[in-house]
This record gives sequence, structure tokens and C-alpha cells, in this order.
Amino acid sequence: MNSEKSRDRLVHVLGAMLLLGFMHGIARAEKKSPAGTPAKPNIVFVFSDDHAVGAIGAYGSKVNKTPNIDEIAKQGAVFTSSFCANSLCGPSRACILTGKHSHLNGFLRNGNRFNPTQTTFPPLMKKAGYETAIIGKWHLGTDPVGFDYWEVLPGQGNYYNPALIQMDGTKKHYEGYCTDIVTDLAIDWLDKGRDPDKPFMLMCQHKAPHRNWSPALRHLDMFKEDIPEPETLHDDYSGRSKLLRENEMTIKDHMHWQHDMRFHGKTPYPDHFRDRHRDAEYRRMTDDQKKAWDAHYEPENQAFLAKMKNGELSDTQILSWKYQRYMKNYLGSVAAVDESVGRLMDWLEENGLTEDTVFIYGSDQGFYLGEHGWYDKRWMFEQSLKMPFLIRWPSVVKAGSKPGAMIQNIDYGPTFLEMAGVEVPAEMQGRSMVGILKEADARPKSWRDAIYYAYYENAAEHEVPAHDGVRDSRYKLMHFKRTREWNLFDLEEDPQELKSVHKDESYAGVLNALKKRYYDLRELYAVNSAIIPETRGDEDWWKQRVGAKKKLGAETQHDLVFLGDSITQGWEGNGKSLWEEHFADGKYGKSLNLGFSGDRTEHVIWRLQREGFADLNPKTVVLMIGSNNTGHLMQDPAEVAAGVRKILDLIQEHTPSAKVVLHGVFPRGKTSLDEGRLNNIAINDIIRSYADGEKVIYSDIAHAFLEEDNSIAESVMPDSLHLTEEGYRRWAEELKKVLDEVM
Ligand code: SGN
Ligand code: CA
Repeated sequence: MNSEKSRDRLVHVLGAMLLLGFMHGIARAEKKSPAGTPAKPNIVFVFSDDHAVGAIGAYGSKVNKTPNIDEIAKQGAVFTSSFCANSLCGPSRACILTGKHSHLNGFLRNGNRFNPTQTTFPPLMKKAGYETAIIGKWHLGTDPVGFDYWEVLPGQGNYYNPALIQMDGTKKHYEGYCTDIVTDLAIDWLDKGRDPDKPFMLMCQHKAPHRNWSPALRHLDMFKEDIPEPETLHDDYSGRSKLLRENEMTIKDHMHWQHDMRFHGKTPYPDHFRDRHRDAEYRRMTDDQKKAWDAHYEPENQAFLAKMKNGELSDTQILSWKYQRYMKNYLGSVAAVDESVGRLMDWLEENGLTEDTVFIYGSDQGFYLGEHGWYDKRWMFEQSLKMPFLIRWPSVVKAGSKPGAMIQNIDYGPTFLEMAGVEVPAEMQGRSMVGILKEADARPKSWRDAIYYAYYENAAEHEVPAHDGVRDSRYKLMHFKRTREWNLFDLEEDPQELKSVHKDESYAGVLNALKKRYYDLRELYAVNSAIIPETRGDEDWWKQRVGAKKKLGAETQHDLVFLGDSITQGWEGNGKSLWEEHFADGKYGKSLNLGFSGDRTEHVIWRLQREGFADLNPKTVVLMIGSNNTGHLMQDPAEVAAGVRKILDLIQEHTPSAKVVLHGVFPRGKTSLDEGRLNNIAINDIIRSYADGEKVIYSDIAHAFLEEDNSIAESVMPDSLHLTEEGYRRWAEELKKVLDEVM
């Protein structure tokens, strides 16, 4: 470049800078909202995976240091009551994008696919003039929508030499450590990838410190001293739901030899180490990387093996060894995340953008760092329910503040939108935290005083049962669906959550109040369990029955399919001879019994959607379901009816030619005043309207089971619910009349 040109350029640049600065000044003066919020700040949202508050200095970590993340707290705020709505990766991310709880955004479990057509905050930010980007972990199945730029890890992604999916669908392979690469890409985008005239929203999302907790090679040796053990490392799971004992996430019994513990080959100690997950990350490494890895792990491994061989280690010592191995890896992978935060903050500083940028650090949920003997998350206990949330917003948030407001991940989207000056769509269930941020330390007026939590991924890795609950500032009430148990914790008296007091008389009042809060919140958030697909795959007999029925369905084409609960299943019991006589294989073709004892509408929905039973292609379906919804959970009849509606829709969607004989839910209970009976009548009052005279034929045969005085004879239903052979005879008679018309 000759000097003249360069001088011209300099003048030009200086002029532009002056003009920009001037305009910026005007813009600031003009665009400040009446309440003093600067218009359209940039947002950098650094988000990691599985980072527990217990491993963050600003939250009082006893196990590590996070100087850069702590800096956000010093210059801004750390939220002390920040919670997740569903403690799992995909679900948490879907809550953030949509501002809605899982049951409404549809992403209930990992492995679901995010519906990209629903309302999310990024496209709205884009429309409001923001330049948007997401780089790193995504884990939602479908492609990101609403981002000017995205580059995401496939699925869980890898730690070493990872590949990232590009916007054109191809994969690009990088050499190096994932956290560093994602940070490099984020900084590249800040430097060169965005339109510098627009405010920006950057989401930098790390894989770390997710399992298998792999640190950058430079951090392998960072922990020389032992990490202190948590008090509850040896929890025996007494005093709480018996389902706690079913977990498969203990450090003691569920660590894998290669994947988690860094040994090579097969474990010589299968009682102490599992063998299933292989060392996938090691295999991805270059020879040099492998050398560094082995140089770190092998001497310790050999020392451990020698002691094991000599029988020098007690069970407790073995557990302690595993805990150290786990924690040093976990905390080692946190170290690079902390550095990433530092690098991004430095970039803002170097580019003069600190003042105008909201800087946030968070993670998709918490994690167990040995508490309750666990790793992983999912449970509504504190360590995995809590989400870190730290925010710096120099012109708004008072430095060093610690807001105690109960926030949840459904609040993030509305918050970003308000920051961007966009009206929060009414359908979002979360609330903008901007008001809290302005008041920082003050107790926010009219903010929520309890949160609702729901975990759905039962019958999956780690065997954590589906449960939901409510937490206020002092108590936590959990409900386990399978066993229909309540657990109540007094977090002030029992912060470690070691004893449920739901049976303690002195807590009767608290229990009632919390139950009311629970039902009220479910109503507020429109939680209708009857329409939320739910598996019972964690019950062996149910899983086996699904398998056996699938097999039958695949082997034989069935013309008639019976769909329901124990009353339908009973065609294989008390109704067996009548089944053989009328339905098994005769006038109406071949029939398949898909009655599952104890099923509610949500289980039938799961079976149809997820187990392939909606694709059996029968001529006719006989459907009778709902009695357990009212019986088990005393569910509102309108909610149950919605469950029935969803089942009908699924059948019609998958088998448009099929006709459905929809039975009114059979009467139950001794007298006409029985609550379950009345609920079933109320369901029927709604579902009868689902008959369309063509595909759905409604058939209420209550009269066949009732005496003159509306009681139910023991000869028909001895327990006022299940049918005797006589009961099945009556059902068969009535049903045949309908089928003769229909088929
Ligand atoms: C993987 C892990 C699990 C973890 C889930 C969900 N197993 O399946 O330990 O619970 O992810 O985590 S691993 O063998 O692949 O390491 S989440 O954060 O994505 O929800
Ligand atoms: Ca996670």
C-alpha cells in the first residue's frame, strides 16, 4: 500500500470512527428505555454441559478454582437460586430456546428431535436486527434455526480432534481440544464472521465437562492434591423412595474401566468396574496425544493395579480412588471452560465492547460430584436441579450482587428478548429477568416463589425414574409416578436431602400446602400427564410384554386390535375362553390383545408412538382406556379425555383406514357415588363427542355391568373394577353387536 493510500485510509477510518462514536452517543442517549435499560446490548452466552455449581468458585466450590467465571460474579451477579426444568441436556436446551417446559416444547428426553417450527428466541432476535450465532454443542437432532451462523457438534460431540457440522451439512474435522476449538471458532466469528454494524448474540456452547470428563492435555496434571470427598459419598438411599436404589449412576458400581477410569484392555475387577463403554476418546487421538495421555494415567494405573493385586485396598479405598480419578478428570475439563470464559472476556475488553455486552455463563444442568455416591444428573435433588447462572451487564447489574430470585432455564429466552427490545411471545412460560437484574439484590416484587420440575427419561441409561415436583425457598416435594409416592424434604433442616419427611406428622401441614402448590403449578403450566407419552419400560414385565406383542404383530396381520389396560388384558385371564370363542381367530379375523395392566392414556400413547403399535394396520381397533388415570392419579376427566383424543388422532394418523370402537370407560366402584365412577362418567361425557359416525364409533356399555340400583354385582366385578368371566361374557355380547355393524 503506498503512503497516500494508507493516509487516505487512515483519515477514512478515523472519520468513520468519529462518526460512529458520535452516532453511538446519540443512539445511547436516544435509545435508552425510560427505565434506563440500554438499547440492544450484545449478548455473549457461554454455556457448558453438566457444570455443577459445586465446581464454581463463585458458588463456593471446595474442590476447584474458576478465576474467570468468578470474575463475572465480581463484576456482575451470581444467581443463587437458579434451577433447571428438566435436568438433562436436550430437554434443558429446548426449554431455553422455547421458554417453555418440556411437555409443551415436546423435547422430553434425549433422543427426541426438536421441532424447529415452534417459536424460539433466536429468530425473533434476528428479526429485531441482531446478528446471531451458535457454536459448539447443540444436541437437539434437527438443525439450528434462527442463526446467521452456526457450527455444531454432532450429537454429544467429541473431546479430542472433534468434527463439527457446518451449515451446508458437511462435517469439518479439527485437530485439538474441543473446548479450545469452540472458543477459537467463537472468536473468529466475533472478529470476522459477523456484520459489525449490528448488535450480536453469540452462543458459545461447550461439550465439557460432560462425561467422559476429558481434560485438555495441558490440564491433565493440574490436581496434585486429593480432592475432598463429599459427606454423602456413602449414601445408602434409605429414608427416601425405594426407587433411589435402582439408580445406575454410582461411582462405586457404575464406572466403566476404559471410558471413565482410563485403563486399557478388559477389567480384571468386574465387581468394581464395568466394562461396556470403550475408550472412544483415546482412539481418536494422534500418537503424540496418546503419549501425553498415557504418561499421565499409566503410572497411577499401574500403582493402583499393583495394590489391587496385593489385596491392599478395601472397598472404601477403591471407591475413594475412583472418586479421585473421576473428580480430577471432571475438574480438569472445567479448567479449559474457565479459560474459554477468560478469552472471550478479554476479546470484548480488547475490542472496547465490555460495556455494551451482556456476558453470561451457564450450564445445561447441574451434576453430582460424588454427592449421594453419584455422578450424572436427572434427579430433582439439589446438585442436579441447580444450574449455574452468572451475568455481567456493566450498565445495568450492580457488581457483586447475589439475586436470590428463583429463576429457571425457561426464563432465559424471555430475558434475551427483553434485552433486545422484543416483546416476549405470550406462549412462553418463562419470565424476563431484566427487572431482577436492574434491582439486583432487592427482593423482586411479584416474582415466582416456587418452581416446577419434571424429569421424563425413565427406562434409560442410569435408571432414574420419571418424577416431578415443586421446590420453594425451603421445601421440596417430589412425586414418583411409578410408585405414586411423595417425598418431602426440609432443605433447612436437611440440606443434604437424606430423609423424606412426608410421613412425619409434624410436616402434615407443609405436605398439604406443597401438594396444593404442586397441583397449582401443574395447572399454571398446563401439565396434562394424560397426553405426555410415557414408557413403563423400567418395569420388566411391561417391557417383556411389549416385546412379545411386537413379535406377534410382526408375524401375523391382525384385523382387530384391542387397546387398553388391565380390563382388556383380562381377555387373557378371566375372559380367555370367550376370547377364544369370539375374537382370537374367527368372524372378525385375527385379533391382538394390547391390554397392559395398569396402563394409563400416556402409556398407550407411548406404545403407539414409540413402540410401533400405531403401524399394525388393523381393520378395527377396540379402545377402552382412562380408568387408571382417574383411579391412580384422580386425574381431571377433561385431561383424561384429551389423552383419549390423542390416541384416536395417532390411530387415524398412522392407519387412516382403521375404524375405532371407542368404549365409554367402564363403570367402577361399589355405588353410583364412587369418585372413580363419577370421574369415568365425566370422561365419557366428553369422549362420546369424538364419535364421527364413520371412523370412530362410540359405544357405552355400562348398562351391561350395572344392577337396577346402579351397584355392580360381585359376580361381574368382585373388586368393583375387574371383570369375571361373566363380565367378559357381557362385554363380548355387547361388542359383537357393534362389530357386526362395523366390520
Ligand atoms: C451420555 C452419557 C451419560 C449421560 C447422557 C446424557 N454416557 O449418554 O452418562 O447421562 O449422555 O447426558 S456416555 O457413555 O456417552 O458418556 S446429557 O448431558 O447429554 O443429557
Ligand atoms: Ca448436560
